Amino acid sequence: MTHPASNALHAAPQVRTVVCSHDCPDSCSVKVGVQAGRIVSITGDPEHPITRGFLCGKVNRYAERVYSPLRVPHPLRRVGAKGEGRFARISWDEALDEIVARFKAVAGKWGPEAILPYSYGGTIGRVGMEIGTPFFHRLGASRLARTICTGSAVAGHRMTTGTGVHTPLEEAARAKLILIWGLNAVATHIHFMPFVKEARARGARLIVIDPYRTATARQADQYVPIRPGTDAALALGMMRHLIEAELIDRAFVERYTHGFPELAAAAAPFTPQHVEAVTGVPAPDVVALAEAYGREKAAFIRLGLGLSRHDNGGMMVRTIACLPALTGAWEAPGGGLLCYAWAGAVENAAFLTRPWPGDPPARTVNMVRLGEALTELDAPPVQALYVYNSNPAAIAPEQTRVLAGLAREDLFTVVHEQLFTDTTDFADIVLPATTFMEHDDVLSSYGHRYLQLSRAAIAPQGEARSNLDVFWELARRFGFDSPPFTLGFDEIVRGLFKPEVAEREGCDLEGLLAGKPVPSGAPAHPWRAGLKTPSGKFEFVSAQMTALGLPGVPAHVPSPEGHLDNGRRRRYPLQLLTPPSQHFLNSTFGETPTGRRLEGPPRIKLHPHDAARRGLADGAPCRVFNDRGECWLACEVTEDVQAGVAVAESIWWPKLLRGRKGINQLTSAAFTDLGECAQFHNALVDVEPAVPPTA
Ligand SMILES: Nc1nc2c(c(=O)[nH]1)N[C@H]1C(S)=C(S)[C@@H](COP(=O)(O)OP(=O)(O)OC[C@H]3O[C@@H](n4cnc5c(=O)[nH]c(N)nc54)[C@H](O)[C@@H]3O)O[C@H]1N2
Ligand SMILES: Nc1nc2c(c(=O)[nH]1)N[C@H]1C(S)=C(S)[C@@H](COP(=O)(O)OP(=O)(O)OC[C@H]3O[C@@H](n4cnc5c(=O)[nH]c(N)nc54)[C@H](O)[C@@H]3O)O[C@H]1N2
Ligand SMILES: [Mo]
Repeated sequence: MTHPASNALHAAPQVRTVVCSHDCPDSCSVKVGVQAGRIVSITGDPEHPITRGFLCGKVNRYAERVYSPLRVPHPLRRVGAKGEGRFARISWDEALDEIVARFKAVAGKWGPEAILPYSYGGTIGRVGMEIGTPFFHRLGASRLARTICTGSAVAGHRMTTGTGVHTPLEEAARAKLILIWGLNAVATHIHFMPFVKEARARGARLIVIDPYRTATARQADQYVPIRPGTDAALALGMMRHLIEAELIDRAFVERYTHGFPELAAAAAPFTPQHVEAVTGVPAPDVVALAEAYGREKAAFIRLGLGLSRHDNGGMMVRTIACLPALTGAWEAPGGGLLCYAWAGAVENAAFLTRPWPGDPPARTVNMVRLGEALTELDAPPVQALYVYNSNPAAIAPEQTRVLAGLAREDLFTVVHEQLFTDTTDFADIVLPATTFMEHDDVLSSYGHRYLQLSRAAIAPQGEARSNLDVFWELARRFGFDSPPFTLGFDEIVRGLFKPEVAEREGCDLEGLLAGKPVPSGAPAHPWRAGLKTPSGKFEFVSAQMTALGLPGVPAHVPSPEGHLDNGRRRRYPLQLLTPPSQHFLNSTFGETPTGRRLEGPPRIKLHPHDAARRGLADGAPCRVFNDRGECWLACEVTEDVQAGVAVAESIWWPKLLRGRKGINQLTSAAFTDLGECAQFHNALVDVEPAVPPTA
């Protein structure tokens, strides 16, 4: 008889299926080969309708992350100064007891609202992302408004369409014209590209609208460079031409839209010349774009979230979302618009996100304003912070204030993390977290319609525990002994879906629980039954907008930081965009040597004129600065960006940059017009040659 261990070593690898739970619209089904408990291969699931057998580079190399020397191996307690990242090993029991004791002390002295949870999309598994919420609700801690990513896009889109109106991603394969608008799909949504390729093989044209020539723009039949934050003006110019040239679908407009006369009046001033003056898109190109869009009903707009992260981002999204209602593209096979997908009414997120009966009321703190929350908020001040699924020291705007807050000696900070990030450096207690290879979850996607269960492929590394395990264990220690804290993983998953809706919409919940990727079953053509807007129609004019003090009709609203010729613009003449990089995912993968090598040196793209005016050659070290902060990068001189625009693909780990100053030193925590998102692409800066550090 062979020894079981050597048997396992020699056995063929077992193939397990997990779902990538990183914050990405693709939510891929991943085949993992496991031998003797270790990952030996990672490939895309060929059976999954969107993954189609391939993965992004980041996840192909996922073993590098799972077995990274930077993994947090066991619980730790701080022994150095805040920010230093010096710790001593403690046991899980010691760590949890200390958290309970400190939380009780803070709640006793200041009230439970002095405890603030901070989390976002480390995992977008429905369980891992939401499972902390019931715990903090029961505790009476401050609640967190999680609007940093989709706040303005979702709000803007809803103003025009109500909830849940999007064209399934696969439809793009049938389109005759595809507009990728403010999205660098090659970097952030790679599983969309095969559908684009399929459409193009059948003769479709691809147009990309973006302020800089991205990897996606390079693949396009036509690239339309646009001044940042001016897309509403371009869309209005298109609408004006569509109306004037009779390229609209009168019957669709009549039946399914509200406020056409007001829209026509709003679009009238947007002559091609005016649009050129605002957007920088030449007048003939504006007309050509409108012609192309109006003459092809099977036109698919893939609208990115990037442009929603401007001061006027909600309005831009709302405005662009009016286009397919004007031409009736929604009705054409292959036509319509996808901004973010939505699993539909079958999902019951409220199961975890809504307070349960008896939970005390509490104030809400917005995650975009973490710096302010930690340094200024009073009555009560934040005295304890629990971070999971997030790396705020890198990703939150106004980083100077965020770091000042995290450095507070009187703040008790817990960070549940996979790796030693900038945020763990400031923790009093660090808890090791599992990766999606090591825990169970269930995924819906914000890019496609598929739901899928994910079962761990390998055992937790070191002493890592999942979010579910940790929160349920904390709940137990606090004596929370009623639902949901008494439910196991399978029961929670069942609670997250509505069987009656699944039945009605034909969503195969049993298949989902058996591990199959299943489409959510959200109804097609929801406008035919009436939309969830006040008028039940696509709203060209919106009373909800006016109620918020915003224009009721689509409008170009210039941003005070960006478009207006004010004092700030004169001092800081470059508009900085900080969009995602290909080899990192927000700050995640910032630790992997391969990701860093492929990304190259941390840098800022400048147009040759802007670089020359500042005496900067390609590769020269430079200091990027504004009133909020500064960040040292290398200058990349390239015509891929327009003059007056600077692009720093992000997010590098601050601790790898000079002075631990990351790109979010420069970004503002001011909210967008709708939905309280952050203005990650709406920061004015200047750049100068770097002076070497003195010390
Ligand atoms: N590799 C990689 N993939 C990712 C991420 C990552 O960091 N790296 N992030 C993930 C996350 S959290 C999200 S939310 C998603 C989506 O992540 P997003 O941040 O929404 O990224 P994109 O959708 O690609 O949109 C960014 C694009 O919008 C453009 N843009 C900025 N301002 C404007 C403007 O005013 N007008 C126009 N037309 N374009 C503008 C930028 O130049 C850029 O090309 O991607 C996910 N996928
Ligand atoms: N300048 C600039 N800033 C931005 C953006 C930008 O475009 N430009 N994009 C913004 C956007 S769209 C977003 S969504 C936010 C993203 O902000 P975050 O959600 O904070 O994203 P990440 O930087 O990826 O950090 C997630 C962390 O969660 C950890 N993690 C992963 N899985 C788990 C788990 O199961 N349990 C626990 N406990 N931890 C886990 C990872 O190791 C990682 O360190 O950043 C925003 N910040
Ligand atoms: Mo995001």
